[in-house]
Amino acid sequence: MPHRPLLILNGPNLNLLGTREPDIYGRETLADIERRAREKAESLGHSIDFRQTNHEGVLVDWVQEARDTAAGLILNAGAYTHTSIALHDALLTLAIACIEVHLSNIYKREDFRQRSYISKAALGVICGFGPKGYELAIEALAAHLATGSVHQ
Ligand code: CA2
Repeated sequence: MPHRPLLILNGPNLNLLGTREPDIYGRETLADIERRAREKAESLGHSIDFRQTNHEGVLVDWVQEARDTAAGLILNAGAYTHTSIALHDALLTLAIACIEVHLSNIYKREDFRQRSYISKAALGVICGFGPKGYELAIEALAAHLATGSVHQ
C-alpha cells in the first residue's frame, strides 16, 4: 500500500490569512503555512495533503474521505470549531488520530470561542502558537504514528 499522507484541513476564512487582522493571526499567508508544514512533514518522512474550504459540508466530506486515505488528520476548523456538531460526529467515525490546531489562543478570546466541538474527538489540541502550531501538530502526529504515543 502506498504511504498515506497527513491530511491538513483548514476551515472558513483561513484563506484570508496575511491580508487582515495581523495582530491576531499574524502576517503569514495560508500558502506560507502550507510550505512550512510540507517541509516539516517531509523532514519526518511524511507527505501532506493541505486543503482549505469555507463550507462546513465540504469539511465533513473531507473528514469522511480521510477514513480510507489519510494516515492522520490535522484540523483547524476555524469558526466551525465552535458550532459544528456535524464535524464532531464525522470525527467520531475516524479510526485515525486527529489533532486540533488554532493559530490564536481561543481560551483568551471571546466567550463564544471557549467551546470546541472538535476537542472531544481529538488526540490533542495546539493553540496560541501561530503558524508554528501546524509544525508542532505534525511532530506530535508523526510521533504518535511512529510509537502509538504522543509522549516522547
Ligand atoms: O485561531 C484560529 O486558528 C481560529 O481557528 C481561526 C478562526 C476563528 O474563528 C477561530 O475561533 C480560531 C478564524 C479564522 C479567520 O481568519 C482570518 C484571517 C484574516 C482575516 C480575517 C480572518
